[in-house]
Amino acid sequence: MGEKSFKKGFLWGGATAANQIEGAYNEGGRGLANTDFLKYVAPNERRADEATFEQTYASLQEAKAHEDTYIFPKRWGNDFYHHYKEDIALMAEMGFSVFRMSISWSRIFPTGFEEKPNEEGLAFYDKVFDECHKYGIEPLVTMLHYDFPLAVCEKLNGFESRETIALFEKYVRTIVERYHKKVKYWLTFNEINMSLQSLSTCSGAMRDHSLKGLDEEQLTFEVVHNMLLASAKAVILVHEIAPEALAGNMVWKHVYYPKTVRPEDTLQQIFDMNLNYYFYDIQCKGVVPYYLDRYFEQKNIKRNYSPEDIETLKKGKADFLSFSYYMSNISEYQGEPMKFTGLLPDQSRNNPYLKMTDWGWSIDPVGLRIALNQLYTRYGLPIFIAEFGIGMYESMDSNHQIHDQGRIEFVEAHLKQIKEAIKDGVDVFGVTYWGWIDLVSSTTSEMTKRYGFVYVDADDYGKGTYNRYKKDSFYWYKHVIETNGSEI
Ligand code: BGP
Repeated sequence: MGEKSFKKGFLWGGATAANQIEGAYNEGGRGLANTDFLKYVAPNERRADEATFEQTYASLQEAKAHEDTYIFPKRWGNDFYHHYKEDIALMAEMGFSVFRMSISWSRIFPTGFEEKPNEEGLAFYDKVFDECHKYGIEPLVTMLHYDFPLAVCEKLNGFESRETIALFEKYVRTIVERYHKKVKYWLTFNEINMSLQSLSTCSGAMRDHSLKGLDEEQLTFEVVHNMLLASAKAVILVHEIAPEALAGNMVWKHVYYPKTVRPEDTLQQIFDMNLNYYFYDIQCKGVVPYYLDRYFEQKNIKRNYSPEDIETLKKGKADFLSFSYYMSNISEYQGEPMKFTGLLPDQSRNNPYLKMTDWGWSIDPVGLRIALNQLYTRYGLPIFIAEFGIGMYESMDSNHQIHDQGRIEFVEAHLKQIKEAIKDGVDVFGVTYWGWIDLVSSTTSEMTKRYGFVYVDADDYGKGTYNRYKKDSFYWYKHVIETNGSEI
């Protein structure tokens, strides 16, 4: 038996999300989305944790009141709506066999409440999928990547309400029926566990929880449970309507290291990991695990699953699992009752063995191998790496060249660890590098937090030609794909 490596037919590609690339927020019959009101936050105005994508109803009202003066970069994205042909040709030139993208719910149902879908919105994605297939690129489609029809947020507070589950089901049925001949791979929600970090952006629940007299954490878990249920229902719909397609989940993968060899720190690590596994266990095994029960009791958090819901979860198991991976974190025991370590960069900063990106996210390629091994040991399901990537400040020289050696090194180091994991025996069938083309950041709404192999000439204020330029990494990644990763 030869040495294991990227298998034949390994899916190589890049990832995006509708709200970060499409733009054209008021074209093609699209309705307003919550993400249209995420304003650009200049570096000097940012909170320490950079998670500026927290958006409450109050800040939405404020954004609405200042519509003329605030900058909302997600309204323009990188203008994929008008550049999709050119962008798909660039993907084809790099040799992509898969393109991860999402559908904007408010392009299909402008407010979420319409009886009939918006044909112009549906036709747009038909054109995108056809263009992909022209080059043999398989679309991998996320049903919901943070952008809700605004009315669903304002009227129902997103997934706080079970009515939203029904609206989401209608949307899912519509897109799966329409595209079942064109889409083989579906993901339900992007990073379903990020609701724990930002309820409003990830679950559409923007209204103040105290209005309902609810503790914020209780509301968070109610929302999480509704989303898990909606995800299971979406998987069931894919299985019914498109039995030849595969439906996967998508979770922000956490890798935690105990801060010291003190036993309590490992206890904390297990506790933190369990919060991550909770989402996979429900979505991959179809069972609600026991290990958060004690935490829920201590916090007086009630589970809202009926026996029918439990049946739905059982039936709506994912066919494969996927995740995003950006950094690792550190677990430090804080005493009883136990508290969860946060989800974003704070904890990752303190690892003396790791370097950091310009945004303070730890760079930990080995953590990716750990993640793959953890998930495959636990679930034995084929794995698709839906996101990893690095944001950098960069500019073009006078010859329109961008020498992004740092990105090449970052990607190479991560691909090496994926290869190691494959040698460890993990079944990885594809990877999509996040932000293969520069796009608007989800947390800070910056265009200048650049991820791409392709540079887009636009700044944080929507100014620029929006012309595309290939960076050095473009040619490097093309070669990786040509050689199926054999030289990594
Ligand atoms: C993930 C999201 C993406 C993407 C990425 C990078 O959590 O799924 O939408 O944006 O993070 O984050 P950022 O854009 O904040 O750099």
